[in-house]
Amino acid sequence: MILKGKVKSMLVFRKSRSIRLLLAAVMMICMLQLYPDRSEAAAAKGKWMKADKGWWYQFSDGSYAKSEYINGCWLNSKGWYEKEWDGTWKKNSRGWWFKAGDWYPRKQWLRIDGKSYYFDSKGYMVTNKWIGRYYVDSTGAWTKTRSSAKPLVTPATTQLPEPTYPKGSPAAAWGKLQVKGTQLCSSAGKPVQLKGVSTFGIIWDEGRYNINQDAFRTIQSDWGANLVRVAVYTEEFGGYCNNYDSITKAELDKTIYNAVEYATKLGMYVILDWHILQDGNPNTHISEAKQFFADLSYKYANYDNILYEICNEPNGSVTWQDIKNYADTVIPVIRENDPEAVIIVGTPTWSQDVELVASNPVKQNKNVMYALHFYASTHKDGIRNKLKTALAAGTPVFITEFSICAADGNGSIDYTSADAWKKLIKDNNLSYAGWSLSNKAETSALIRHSCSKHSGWTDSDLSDTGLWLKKLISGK
Ligand code: IDC
Repeated sequence: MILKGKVKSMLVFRKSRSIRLLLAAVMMICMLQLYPDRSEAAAAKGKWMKADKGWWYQFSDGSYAKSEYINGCWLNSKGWYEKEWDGTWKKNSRGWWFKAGDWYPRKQWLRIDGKSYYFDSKGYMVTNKWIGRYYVDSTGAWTKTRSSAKPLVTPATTQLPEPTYPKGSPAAAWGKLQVKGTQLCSSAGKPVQLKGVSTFGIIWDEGRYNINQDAFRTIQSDWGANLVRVAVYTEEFGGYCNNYDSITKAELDKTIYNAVEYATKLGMYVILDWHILQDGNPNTHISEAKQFFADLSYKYANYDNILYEICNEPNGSVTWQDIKNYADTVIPVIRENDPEAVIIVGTPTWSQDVELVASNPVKQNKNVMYALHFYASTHKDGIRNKLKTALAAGTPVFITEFSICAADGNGSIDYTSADAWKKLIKDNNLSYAGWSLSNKAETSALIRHSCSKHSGWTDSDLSDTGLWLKKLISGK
């Protein structure tokens, strides 16, 4: 009988008597099928198979069980039967290892207390790493598997360990955010509101110097902001797909990394914004976008405070279907590294047509939100109605960029329209970022053109738009 043969082979394999007895008991349980078993129905339709390397389980359709229990027995990621190990975790200055009798695992996976761990050639438990197709998290436990040994896009970055956020800061209190219904929520499922500012183009002089630790601290402590959006232009001057112009890729990347660290140090959330604009159709630079998001999502996979905005403002003849195709390609690249982070997808007509999403959302729609942008002097009831329609249809919306002037970022402020938007934001607990943390001579700039400070702004340093936004964020 198959199971009998299995017990026999395992007995030969074991050395110590006590382990032998324990194993026999485990196998008895397997045979009696006492364990909860999610594949029970399927298991009934398959059979245990024996090969030189060990036991495996074949379903009636010819496929085999992997990374799951059958009859209470764990089949590992390659489909081989693997026993649960008894032993003791040990720690020394180099890290954790696992002692089982006088043996310890090296260069192999081991199943311990219901989880799979990988041990390196010296026997130390590996953390935060891909081992082939399998990822082990900061506790060393295997948490995710990608579809192929090669990632969809190979990240050209190294992964950073989990940061610590200041006690009581937003990121410490809320953790990794999630989307429930139309609402952005904390990891515990409590509705939250992100509110803050967008940087200006990160290499443009009127904004680049406002990316510093003190500037973010000012926005946090004086305004009450908990969010910074980092605008990485693609085709405009200094853009990621424009040979970076006056700087190198390393310098551009460094600006992004610095912005993330400044925000992280304060426990603020960060939106990494792939700021398409004159390129119109996000598919124009889809391969650069895939690499960009592979790099960043890999680097920050252990950060709870990062959100990804994958295409700022699609415009021109681009349709929602075009954007959806793009999103359905880019989202899996991010998910491979960071399965849970909130991802924000732009919408047609400079991120206005959020009402188009509900009937045709992206494929992997979990923790995905859709961008709506408004410039209050230009965008009024027509766009507000689009927002209402989208929310009513269950589409989660994030206002990742807005101002209260005209759509060109300049012109006069329309306070009446701004107040109508403010009411909508409040009524629906919407999250938002105001454009932009610069002192350029244009109405949307939050800092007065005459002000040359790069942090510590007082009210007299703020433009009219800046004052309005500060009031909105601070609630004062
Ligand atoms: C604008 C800047 C402006 C710059 C221009 C480049 O404010 O100084 O010259 O980009 O094209 C958006 C875009 C955002 C625009 C902003 C104002 O997302 O990049 O910034 N705007 O035009 N959508 C609507 C308005």
